[in-house]
Amino acid sequence: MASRVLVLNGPNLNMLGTRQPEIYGRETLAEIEALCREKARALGAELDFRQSNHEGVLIDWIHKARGTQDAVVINPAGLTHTSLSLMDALIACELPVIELHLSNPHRREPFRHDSYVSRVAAGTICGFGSHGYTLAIEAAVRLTERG
Ligand code: DHK
Repeated sequence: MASRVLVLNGPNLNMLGTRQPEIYGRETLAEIEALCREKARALGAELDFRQSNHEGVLIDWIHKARGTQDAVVINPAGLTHTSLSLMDALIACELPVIELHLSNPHRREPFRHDSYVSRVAAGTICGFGSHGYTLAIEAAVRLTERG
């Protein structure tokens, strides 16, 4: 059976392409979604790709993933460093979580060095720009392959 992977994107990632391209790259979120769809198709996985600027919306989507998805790939953006509630939702969904960042937060300002999501993630991919999304989908499928 195909692995079902939910890819979530947090606040401000709808601005990719124009938002600090020297840090986040020049690709738009729609272009990154297309890369993800291509990767999922190649791996025979089902992909649900979403973005919200609202913490509660992301939390609702994570709750709905319980029992309906096999893994969650999440770029929590700024919520990475602030949201205990997002972390709790990820625990509650009882799915493997892959944390993802376009940039490498550890090379940036100290307030980006800590992550609530890392505490509950199976692993973290960061610093590889949009390529990180395809790496994360590959990792999610590896973790969840359903025989
Ligand atoms: C995206 C953001 O919006 C930041 O708040 C994070 C992350 C890093 C990224 O690199 O994708 O600190």
